[in-house]
Amino acid sequence: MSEKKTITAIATPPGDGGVGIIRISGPEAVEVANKIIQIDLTYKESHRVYLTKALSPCGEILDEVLVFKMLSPRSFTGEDVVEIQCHGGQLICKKILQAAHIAGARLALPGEFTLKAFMNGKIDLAKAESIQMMIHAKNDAALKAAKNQLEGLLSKKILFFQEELFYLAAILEASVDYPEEGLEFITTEEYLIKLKTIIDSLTKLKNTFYTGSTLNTSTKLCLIGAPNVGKSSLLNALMEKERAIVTPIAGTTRDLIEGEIHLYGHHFTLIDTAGIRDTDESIEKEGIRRSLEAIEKSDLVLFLLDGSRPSTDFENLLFSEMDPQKTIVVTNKADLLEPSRKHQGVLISAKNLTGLDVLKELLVQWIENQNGLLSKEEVILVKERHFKAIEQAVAFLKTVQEGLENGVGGELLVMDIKSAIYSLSEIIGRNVSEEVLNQIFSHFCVGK
Ligand SMILES: Nc1nc2c(ncn2[C@@H]2O[C@H](COP(=O)(O)OP(=O)(O)OP(=O)(O)O)[C@@H](O)[C@H]2O)c(=O)[nH]1
Ligand SMILES: [Mg+2]
Repeated sequence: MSEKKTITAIATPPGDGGVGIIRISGPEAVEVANKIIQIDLTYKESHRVYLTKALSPCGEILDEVLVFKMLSPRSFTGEDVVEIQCHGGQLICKKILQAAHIAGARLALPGEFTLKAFMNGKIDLAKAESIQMMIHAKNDAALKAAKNQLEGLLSKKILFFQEELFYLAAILEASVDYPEEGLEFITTEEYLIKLKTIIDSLTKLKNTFYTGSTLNTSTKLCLIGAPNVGKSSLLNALMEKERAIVTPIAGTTRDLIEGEIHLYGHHFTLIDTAGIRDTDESIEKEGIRRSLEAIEKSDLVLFLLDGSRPSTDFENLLFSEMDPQKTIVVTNKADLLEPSRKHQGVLISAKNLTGLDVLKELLVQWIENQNGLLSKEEVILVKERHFKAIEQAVAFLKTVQEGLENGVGGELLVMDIKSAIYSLSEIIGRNVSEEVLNQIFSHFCVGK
């Protein structure tokens, strides 16, 4: 990364908000800040907040601001940091940023503040990555996984495995020095049991990635049914706004309409579709083709029926083609259901907003069943980089296991144990190349 050591960026998201934060970090942070605020921070106490005014390069007052001075090493980056909290307009933030830039700070690259924190030993790599996970978490489960990683649970686990492996390596090394003694303190059988326990635990951790990798994704939920059953009305009801056009005319929706909602910490992408029926009309036909495609691409389908009438043969046929594992049947228009007629699935009225709570609960239950195993695990692998490192470590340890079983000398096997330790180190960032670091941090936002 570039020469100038002091960096600056807007830390708050783009757009207008209550407050905006401009961050400055580096050896000249205080010097840069002094040039753009009305007070002199040089002799002011660290870890205090000061009320002052931000100035443009020509000395014009830009805004009344709060200034946080945090001297090294007690700051996020481990360097001297000054944060300027202004009123959150985009333009004000940009003007203060420009002033800091002109005063001598370089504009920060994505994730550069966190990279500095990592470089200065304030956090390890797994923790640095968890910050990004936290920012992008779409649901409670993803947030929990990120929080656990930030608290160092993954790092602690990795350090524990490494310690155990160092012990196993030491035993093998001793057997290399005194081959006539065999393995000291421990029989080969006991050694193999210890090794297997570590392999099993690492494999269990590795397998959490299969669910961990889908943790942060939004659940694609598609609304399917014959024309006029109330799909668009349900989309609007769930989104609590008039997102899709609703009319009594069958065939109103022609294209896919998407909307996003959060239900009890879970993120859903709703997809309203064109009602499916047999038609020759070309636009509607294309709409129906897209509806069928949407079913394939969805995680879950809400199959809507119209409670004001019995279901048709065509609806029954369509339903028989649905995957029961990913289909929830909903009967809409509860208000028009004749009391004598039985309904199928969840009974709602998208128009009168009844039954929606039961439906929402079912949706959440479905997700929680999917994530069932996962939520019980304390540490979940979310990053592919971590998964690959553990996979590699397990492969090295399996070589040791087979070697011991086949009487291979400790000399060769000790190398494999050390390689496993080395692979695990990549997770916490002890031996990662600059290229890998750049790759990781380039996915961060600017200002973090
Ligand atoms: N009585 C009653 N009418 C409803 C209910 N839900 C929807 N409707 C009405 O049913 C008609 C069709 O609703 P839409 O939401 O447009 O139906 P759709 O399934 O999206 O229809 P297409 O887009 O044509 O496939 C509209 O007149 C709605 O007001 C309900 O719960 N009760
Ligand atoms: Mg519609």
